[in-house]
Amino acid sequence: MGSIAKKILQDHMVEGTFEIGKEIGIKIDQTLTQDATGTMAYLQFEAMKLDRVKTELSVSFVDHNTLQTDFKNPDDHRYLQSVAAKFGIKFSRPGNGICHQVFLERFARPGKTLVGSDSHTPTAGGMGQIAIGVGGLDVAVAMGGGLFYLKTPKIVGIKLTGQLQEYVTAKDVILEVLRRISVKGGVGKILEYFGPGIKTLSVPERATITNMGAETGATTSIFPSDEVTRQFLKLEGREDQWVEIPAGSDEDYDEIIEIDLSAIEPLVAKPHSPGNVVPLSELIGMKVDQVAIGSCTNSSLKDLETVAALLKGKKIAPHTVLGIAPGSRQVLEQIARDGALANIVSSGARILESACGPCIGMGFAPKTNATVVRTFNRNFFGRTGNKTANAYLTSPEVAVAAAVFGEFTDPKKLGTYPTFTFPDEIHIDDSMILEPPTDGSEIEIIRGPNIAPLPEFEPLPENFEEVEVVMKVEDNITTDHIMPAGAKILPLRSNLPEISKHVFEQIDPDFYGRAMKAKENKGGAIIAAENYGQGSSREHAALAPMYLGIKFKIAKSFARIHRDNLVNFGIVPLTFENPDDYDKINQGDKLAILSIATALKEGSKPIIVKNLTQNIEIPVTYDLSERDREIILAGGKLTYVSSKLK
Ligand code: MIC
Ligand code: SF4
Repeated sequence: MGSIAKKILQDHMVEGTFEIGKEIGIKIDQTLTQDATGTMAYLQFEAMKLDRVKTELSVSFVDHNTLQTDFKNPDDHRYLQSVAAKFGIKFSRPGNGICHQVFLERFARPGKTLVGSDSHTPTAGGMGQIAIGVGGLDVAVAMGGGLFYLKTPKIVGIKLTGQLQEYVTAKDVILEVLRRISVKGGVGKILEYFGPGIKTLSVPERATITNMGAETGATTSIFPSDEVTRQFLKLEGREDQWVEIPAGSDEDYDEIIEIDLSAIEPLVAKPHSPGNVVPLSELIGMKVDQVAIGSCTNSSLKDLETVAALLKGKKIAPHTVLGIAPGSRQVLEQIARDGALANIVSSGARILESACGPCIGMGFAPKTNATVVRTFNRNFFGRTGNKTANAYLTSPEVAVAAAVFGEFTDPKKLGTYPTFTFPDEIHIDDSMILEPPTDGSEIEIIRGPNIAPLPEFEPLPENFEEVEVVMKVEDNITTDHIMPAGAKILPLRSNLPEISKHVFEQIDPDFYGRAMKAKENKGGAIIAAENYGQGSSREHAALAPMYLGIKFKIAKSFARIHRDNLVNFGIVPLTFENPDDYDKINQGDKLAILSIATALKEGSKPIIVKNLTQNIEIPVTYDLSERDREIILAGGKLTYVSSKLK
């Protein structure tokens, strides 16, 4: 049998050696993009000057930037639609749903490889495929037929035994994983689920678990493809796409974590980290102001039918507001057709569009100092759209109880548990997914005024002289700290000069001014602690700092996707040889690194950073493959790969 992840990776491996930590290059069968990262990904794809994508399947979704307060978002949608038609990409129209939910329903296939320009791409791992979240440029390269490079991950087997009790859900399983291994525990690993408990979980439940596995920093998460998978594909009219990929067993894994499903209780992630997990019982009685149900973690048909059954005949508490965003048009249409939607509406819930919505601060922001309960995967500081809010992450069941009783409470108080079974048939309608024409050569790409051209990429200089430390930050800085999202800033995703003004805005509004001043001199650097750049795949968190003249970052450690994005845009990710040296650099210090280009060319370490202000030398190192170093030397991946894909 063996590990599923290993089997799929080895089946797709074209370059490298499959040994933990060594780099491998894999062929990518499928890609997905969403609109907030997609415009940049397609600008980069255009810059590669290819006629058509070379993948088996590429899909472009519009789900993040759906609030249309001016021309920017609708113009971007139109750009994406025209690009998709031109290059042979399917286009999922705004309103059709959240990329990961729609992908799971309509496109995910066991045994395939997928990269997506969104960190929750591992959702499709619930279908038994290797699905990895990456930066937009890596998707563009994969669309052009290029390999995706990663370090051979450790494969951790998560052995599930027993069965979930009533009112305990898949969300609690992944919160339990986070409770045990934290927001860094998955770095360099694939989390592969096996054991007798897996057959008790449906595909959408598995997808909830693999989706939020992203919060552990894991490369991806995966379930086997079994009879449960076949039934789901059958319901979606895609049974012919099923292949069996049986689960592994104890001896197939580098490490094993055992979870007894029967022993899990409802869990909650407290502000401001998905890893801040406590039992619900610790929060009972805390007043709740706003509840939001949806997101790519918890908005499947199973979730919404359960929510509707629990809300039936009940009203939400007078001081609490409830918003519900069904994950896809398919889910929304299904609950409308079978009447479940009426129970939701009559409870007083506000029905939101099938999109990311409040999960990314795109509307439905909470009031001042609100306590907010969300079925989402992230509760990072400021992400709700209101910095004073405190967001808690829970299952839909706990969220409904909070909405009905106006406080954290035991969901059992809602009554008999509505055990969900899939209907024999669902209504399938793909008319909101536009097929590209077979020949796109005549199609004109439509650009609105918000779409700014890509910046110039320059090769790495030999020396960095008098670079100013424009920012020094603590542990676990997220991409939401670096490049905030929300309704105001997201529409600027295709306009680098404009979006760059908002870097670090939430934690330090003066950053932009400082960075611009340093840029006019010798450039800037950022000093960071552990797990810098956790969270989103947004390459703007690297691209905008690059645009602001940031030359290198020195951290105690980096999160995977962000590190890759830094490499892709030519910012050197350096790490302290001795983590305590973090204390030897202050914000405002001037640093110099001599012969950095030669050092990277030769692969020599350590590199000496001179702190000119404090007159000391600090050894730093790097974890970069030869290819990574070539990319940095070339001034980024776009310049590096363009010539190779022709
Ligand atoms: C997120 O959940 O943070 C996002 C918004 O989906 C991001 C992508 C983005 O920033 O556009 C992600 O998870 O990668
Ligand atoms: Fe959208 Fe939220 Fe999922 Fe990101 S985490 S893809 S913003 S629903």
